[in-house]
Amino acid sequence: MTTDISADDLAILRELERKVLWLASWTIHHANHVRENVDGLKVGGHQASSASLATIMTALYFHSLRPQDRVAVKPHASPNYHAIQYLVGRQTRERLEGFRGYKGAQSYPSRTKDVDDVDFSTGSVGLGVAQTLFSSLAQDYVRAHGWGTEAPEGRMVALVGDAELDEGNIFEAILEGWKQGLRNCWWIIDYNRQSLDAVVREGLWARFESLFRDFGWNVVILKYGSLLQAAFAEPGGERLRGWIDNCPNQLYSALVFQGGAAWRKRLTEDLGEDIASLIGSRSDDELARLMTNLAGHDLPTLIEAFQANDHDRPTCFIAYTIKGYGLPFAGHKDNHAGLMTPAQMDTFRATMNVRPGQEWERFEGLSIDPDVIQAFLARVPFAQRGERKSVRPISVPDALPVTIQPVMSTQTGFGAILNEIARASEEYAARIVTTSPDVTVSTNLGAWVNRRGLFAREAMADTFKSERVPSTFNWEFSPKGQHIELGIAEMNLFILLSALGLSHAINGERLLPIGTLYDPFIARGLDALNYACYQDARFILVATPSGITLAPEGGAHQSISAPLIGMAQDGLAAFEPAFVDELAVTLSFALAYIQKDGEGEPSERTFSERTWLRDETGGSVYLRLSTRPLEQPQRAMSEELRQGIVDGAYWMREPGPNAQVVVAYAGAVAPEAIQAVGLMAEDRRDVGLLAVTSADRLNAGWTAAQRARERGLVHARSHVERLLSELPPHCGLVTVLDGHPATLAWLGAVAGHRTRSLGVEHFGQTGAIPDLYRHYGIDSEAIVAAAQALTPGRPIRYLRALG
Ligand SMILES: Cc1ncc(C[n+]2csc(CCOP(=O)(O)OP(=O)(O)O)c2C)c(N)n1
Ligand SMILES: [Mg+2]
Repeated sequence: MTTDISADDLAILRELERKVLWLASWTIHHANHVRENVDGLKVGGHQASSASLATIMTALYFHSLRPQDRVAVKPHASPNYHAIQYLVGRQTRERLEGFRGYKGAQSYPSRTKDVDDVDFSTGSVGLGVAQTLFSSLAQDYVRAHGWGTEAPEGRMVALVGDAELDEGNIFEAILEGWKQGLRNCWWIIDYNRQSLDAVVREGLWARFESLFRDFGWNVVILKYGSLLQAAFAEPGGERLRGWIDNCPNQLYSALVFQGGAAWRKRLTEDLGEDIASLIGSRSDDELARLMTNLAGHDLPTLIEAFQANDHDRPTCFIAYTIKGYGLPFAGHKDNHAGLMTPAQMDTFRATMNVRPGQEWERFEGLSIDPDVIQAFLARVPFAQRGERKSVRPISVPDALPVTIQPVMSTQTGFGAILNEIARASEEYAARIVTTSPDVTVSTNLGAWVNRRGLFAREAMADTFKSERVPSTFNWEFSPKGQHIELGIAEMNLFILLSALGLSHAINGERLLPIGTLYDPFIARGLDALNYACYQDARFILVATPSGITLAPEGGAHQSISAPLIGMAQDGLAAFEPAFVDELAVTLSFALAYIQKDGEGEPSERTFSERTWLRDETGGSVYLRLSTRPLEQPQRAMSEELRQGIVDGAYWMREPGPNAQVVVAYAGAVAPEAIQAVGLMAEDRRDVGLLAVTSADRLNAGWTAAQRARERGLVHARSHVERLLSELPPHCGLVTVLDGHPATLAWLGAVAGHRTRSLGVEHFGQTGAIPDLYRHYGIDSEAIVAAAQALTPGRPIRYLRALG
């Protein structure tokens, strides 16, 4: 064995491995059997799942990881992670005792909710794994641009459950990684051959092996531990190896569960005399130890393998493990949620030499002097990394210049604004990185890409250009390029945005990521979007085109629920501007908002709408844009208008004191709303027109103000409450957008106005915009009809004329 580890250190690591197994198991036990269980809910078991990774995590965290490495831990190994951090003094006993409880250590490692410096949140299986791949790409991007090169390159490591590889997003990521020249990425597969429900299919490792190799990964299979390797050299050893290699997963698991006597019986039956001396020289316990000595539970083998892998090629380690290793239900197929009984725990405690009442003591039951262990822990490389620090924000202009054409769509406006930014020499322009899943051109990023180029570590010329074939787009790759072109998989877009959007935390260098896609396909990557937001990644999502307004494209491309996603998704402020000047304001706001310091909880115990809207703590931003060309308002951008746009709404036409109707619209239906107001002006008094730029922020401010009042801040008022405060009680509200009507339906509850909400509830179809707006009832006629039905008064002439 060729490792750099001394025998003394190995002995310490063995003690720490036991300690991790003990503390993780005890933490779960404590949450179920010791802490008062107030609601009768079983607190997830996962003792088996965690135990499966205890050795690998010991080898990594206490030896092989370097301070610059970052790790996504398999969700159910969270107790191991917290135990390891506790041992190095970065997790408190109080939080371990509160595991899975209010403010306790989190069930699944969480960047934002845990205090022990989790690198990547995990929980929804498969996403954390892919996050490491995209984080490696993000690291390459940052360094290729000359930032952060004074720090050493880190490895992005994922600890992967074998059943996690069922998730398709992993394969999408592998393909993308191959295209992008992935480096510095390790995936360590916890090959325990068990999922949640059962034992996995035979020979899965061989599929994994060829798949990873096909995509250019180095594959290291870690199957036998050092005890087994030594036994193979004994008489009959090769037969034993052959037997293990051919043993079905289910049988192996069952024998692991049954223990030494069962091993002896089965091996004797199958191998007879050949193996007599090998078996005969071992007690039942020793035989069980030998047969469970898979490489994933053998520190020397793991340490050697990690040390030997000293290159930057992406590497997949397939590490054989046993689910529940070291625990009474090891190998049992039902053990996923298994919990040791109090009696089993007592036995386990005794074998760990832990005295009752001393369960949390760090060095309890260890056979090495605590001072020696403490000294070892103090020099563990990964624990040398400093505290998280915040990264300075990059200043962004208050106004983004753009030439607004008389008739223009927000999507065209977006392209024009980015084109202008591409010309700018300020730092923020250099820190923008765009990305798109094969819809760069059709979401109008073309001009930006022409100026700033595509990113690749190796330069690649545009052959059309060198061959002088005319083309609108310059498709040249270089290490300085600022656009990362992705394949179509939307999951990859969101996970890349998540990785780029955590660059300040991972690489200490801030990026301003902007991703574009078609609005309906947000749904395709929704869990990855949620994951990105959950771990507080910062990015701008530009979704275009959207709604039934992309009329001839038809129902499969028309988004309906997206505005509700925008409202309901935490950590994502959603905007739907109708006009390009609104978009410019929103984008400038967004570039600053994504850089606000996310540390600390946003407080609602103040009067400030800025705080309620989390303007101080920031988040990501979603812009829902359209390809519909609209006549643009000719107006100056006042400070008041700007603030209204950012806060979610402003009066396009202020209602008079006796207003009978207010039309509130969002997005591309602005012309219909404007026209409807004109059409009813003679028959309804003082009609108002409310432009809603962000139903999400408008709603968030309102609910926060209500909570503030309920807590005693009686004067708290939100933006929308102020906007609607002067409306007479009898005034009717008609809301309209190209999206689900519930997005704006709540407006009626703000000050108790009767409300009719128009929008799209059923799948779209092909057609021209007027056909579709009429069909779904979001045209001006529908708005006027709704107003007439809602408010008393004479019949509205225009509708009468239509007959
Ligand atoms: C997206 C998603 N689907 C389902 C689950 C529920 N779930 C949690 S763990 C698990 C199986 C895990 O098996 P494996 O990855 O092999 O881990 P092991 O427990 O064997 O270590 C499932 C289905 C989840 N967390 N995320
Ligand atoms: Mg498994």
